[in-house]
Amino acid sequence: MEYNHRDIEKKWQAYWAKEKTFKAENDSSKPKYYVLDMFPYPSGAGLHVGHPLGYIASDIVTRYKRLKGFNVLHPMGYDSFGLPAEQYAIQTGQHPKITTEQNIKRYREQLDKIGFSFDWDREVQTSDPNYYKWTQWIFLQLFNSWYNPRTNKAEKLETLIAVFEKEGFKGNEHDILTGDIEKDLAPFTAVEWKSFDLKKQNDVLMNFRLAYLGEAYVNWCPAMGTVLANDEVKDGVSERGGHPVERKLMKQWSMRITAYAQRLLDGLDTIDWSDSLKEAQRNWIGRSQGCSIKFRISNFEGDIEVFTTRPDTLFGVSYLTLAPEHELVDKIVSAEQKDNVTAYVTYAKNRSERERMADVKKVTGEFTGAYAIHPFTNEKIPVWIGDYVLAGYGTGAVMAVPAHDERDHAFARHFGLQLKQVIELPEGWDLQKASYDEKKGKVINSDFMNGMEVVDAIKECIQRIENHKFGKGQINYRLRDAVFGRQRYWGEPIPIYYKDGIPHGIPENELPLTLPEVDKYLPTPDGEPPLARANNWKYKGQYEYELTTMPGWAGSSWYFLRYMDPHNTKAFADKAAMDYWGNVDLYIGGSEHATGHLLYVRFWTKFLKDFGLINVDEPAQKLINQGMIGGMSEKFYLQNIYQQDDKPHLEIRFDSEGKFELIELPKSIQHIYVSADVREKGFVKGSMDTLHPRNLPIELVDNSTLIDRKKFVEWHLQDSEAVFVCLGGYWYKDNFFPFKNSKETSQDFRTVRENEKMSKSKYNVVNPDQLCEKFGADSFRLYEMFLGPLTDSKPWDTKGIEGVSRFLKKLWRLYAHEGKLVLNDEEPSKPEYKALHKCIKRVTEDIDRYSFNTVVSTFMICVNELSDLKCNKRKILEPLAILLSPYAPHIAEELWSEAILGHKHSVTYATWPELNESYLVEDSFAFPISFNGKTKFNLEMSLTLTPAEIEKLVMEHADTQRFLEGKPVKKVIVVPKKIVNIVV
Ligand code: ANZ
Repeated sequence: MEYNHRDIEKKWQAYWAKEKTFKAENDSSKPKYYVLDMFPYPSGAGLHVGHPLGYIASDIVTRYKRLKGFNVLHPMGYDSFGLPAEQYAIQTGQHPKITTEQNIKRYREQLDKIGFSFDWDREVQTSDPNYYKWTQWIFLQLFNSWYNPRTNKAEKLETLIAVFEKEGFKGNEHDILTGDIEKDLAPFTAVEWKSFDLKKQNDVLMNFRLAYLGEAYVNWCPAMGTVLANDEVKDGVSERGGHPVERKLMKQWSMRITAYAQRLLDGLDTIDWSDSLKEAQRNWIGRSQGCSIKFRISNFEGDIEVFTTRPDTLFGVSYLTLAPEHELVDKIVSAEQKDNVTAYVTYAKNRSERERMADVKKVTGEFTGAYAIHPFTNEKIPVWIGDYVLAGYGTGAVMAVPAHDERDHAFARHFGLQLKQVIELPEGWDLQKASYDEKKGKVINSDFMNGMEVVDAIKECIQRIENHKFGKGQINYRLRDAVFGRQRYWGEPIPIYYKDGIPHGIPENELPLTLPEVDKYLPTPDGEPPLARANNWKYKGQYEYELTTMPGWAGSSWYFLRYMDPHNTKAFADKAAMDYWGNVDLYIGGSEHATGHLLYVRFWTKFLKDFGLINVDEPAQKLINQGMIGGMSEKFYLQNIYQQDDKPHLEIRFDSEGKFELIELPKSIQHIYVSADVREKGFVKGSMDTLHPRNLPIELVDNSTLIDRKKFVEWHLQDSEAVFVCLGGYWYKDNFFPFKNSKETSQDFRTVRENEKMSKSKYNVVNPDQLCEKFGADSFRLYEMFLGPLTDSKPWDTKGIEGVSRFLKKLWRLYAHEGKLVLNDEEPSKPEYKALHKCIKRVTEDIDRYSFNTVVSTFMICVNELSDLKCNKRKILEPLAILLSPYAPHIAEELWSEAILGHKHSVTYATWPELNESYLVEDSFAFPISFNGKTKFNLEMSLTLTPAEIEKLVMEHADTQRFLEGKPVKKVIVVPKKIVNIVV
């Protein structure tokens, strides 16, 4: 009956698996609770201690809720399509499926060792055809739908066709438009619609579909023959290979998430997510209210339409700026300016949108030679192009007001353009130095707006503009439609084939469209995606399939629903099951998904809701972002070898007087490793610029000292020869050569620690398996929580885990000691009850507010108190085992089991202990006893005493007499439950 974590943990993990202890039922009289973790991408590196942080927290909540009587759904699965497996396949030729399977196996082993209470019968893998069949099915629903602004939801295309058959399409004023894409569509009548052939009708419908094939700017890498994601491009070249990347307008499958912009914003008010996360989504969606204004072009048939949030500054416009890609550029450019403009457009085209937005300091642009006419003053206004104006936002054109807009100001100053002030400036403001951008003040120099406050002027101006039909009030969103097709192999095939140039969805009953086999996982020599390599891969043997695959975010946009009914072959999940589970009650995952996954999953949820396929409008009611765990790196220094007479030398300085020693090293030396304390003392010549910090594997270091030089050399460069410079001398092979003039004697090679991101490349990864093996999963779980608040980022330091492990041993001794049970059935004393109920209260409150770290200290305090009280009583220790079970489930099971507390069933479904406040009522208080306001000692007295009785007890106390030193007492003030003050 010793506490042996290895046996206990193995035993209970096997028990849970065999008994299916954590199986959730799809209908139950119990209330439901759904706890979800963001499922991992199974990478080759396996889990490090940062990964389980969120999983442990969610597992604690899961186990706690079960004990509170909930039917809890707590599933796990794998986001198993993705780039690393594909990259590995490209390098080795191994099918990504095999790599993925291996990695999943390893993840599963690691997860199992930590004792999570997942219902593994519900596991999903996004790369499993049984799963992606339904990802494809959802894609087809999106493909066959449009967003109807009149009903404010998605509908089947049939209702759009009905609109066309009745009303035709009235062009860019029609109230069925939702985004930018349909705007360019030419108007047609109902009669014309009916006369269109199939192809033409389909082209029109494509402008409205929620999953559509449209033109989008992409990062095209001609050398690699592929489109790259934004984060695969660094400084205009591909991250891998460094090939030039250009922005290219290409046909791409995209998702019309922009149709849901307003609902995605509104929904944020209904969910309990952190403010910072909501703010990130709001900024990403970027709603801005303003108006469009049309400027006639001088000597040209047509208008330039700008979007502005500041129509109040309309009289301050001194030029217009078009995005270099703007379609009018070619048409309006003057003959003299043509060459300059063309050169500029080429330059701008190859800068990514991100670069253009980030690079605010560099001002570039070109005059088009054309002029526009101010709608109210009829003044001639020069038209420029500049890459600070983005083609994809608003109308791709701005009216520039350099006096009141920072970027226009920079542009105007650079090119010597006019500044026109139209808002009153604060005292002492110098417009030459900076624009005044604030949206407040009185409008001046502006005809009908003179004297108005900015906000009122905005309203008034929009009114006038609309009356004159110069433009209209408008809301813009910065959110862009999401590119959905990728030129990659390892993803879901997009279930589309082409017949007579028209894309068709694969019939639903023929899904899944599985990934074909290919000879290589690379694009074809003529730049087609890898799927083009598949032999005879055609629908019905004759129609070309779509060759791009879905992006990483497709499968994760609905997985929370599949967990509710993962084996369904007739639907993505059974409606009744989804109605029962509703949405996720608690979702835990990293904040890096703020504007990716977490927007897409909200978008798909709203879409499915529009068709009544599900009943919830938001995927997760509560969401917590766990902080990142940093790794403690260990660093040493690498010294450039100093050559003298063609021989490697080491020059050592010993003190400020400049004494030095020049040591000739063996010729075979390839590296000089310098100990951190040597660098600190500035011993090595040129230490600042020739000493390079390098990480070394943390396993080779103990207490900031290198433990094995040989292993270090093997790791750093096999077979290379090196010297290790320490304070007292240097090591070469197994010999130590002391410095002759050094006062120091240390032979240790020291390292410095630094907190960095935990990553394989920094050699600072701590693996949970070894810790679980050495200290046990229970210690590991407690310790991860003990590190600090869940949402904080914090460094990992393995040292502290020993303290937690000692705590568990101490806990065990309350139940069994020296191999014998010490539990007894005596009635507990008041202090024992108090210790327990204090613990119940704090643990319950803290788990309810997701404060997991404080719970661990509460347990420690409780166990200390009970140990001091020598409490071995069942009535205290039985509830304690339950309280502890969400955190340390293995030891709790063992204590709960037949051998100790005597239960036949798992502690999982025990009942959470109820708090009895009466045990917490304080019946005494330690009064501070003070003399003339200075506290001298404390005196514990019953709270039932009257002030007179208290005074009597205090005055009789020996310490009081001692402090009085015989002086007469003037007055005694008793403040009940606070203080006693004696005035002398
Ligand atoms: C005139 C003006 C005067 C503006 C002023 C601002 C201040 P948000 O809030 O981000 O929507 N703008 C419009 N379209 C743009 C584009 N495609 N690329 C870059 N800038 C663009 O900002 C809207 C403002 O950003 C618009 O209002 C426009 O400049 C600029 F004192 O118009 B403003």
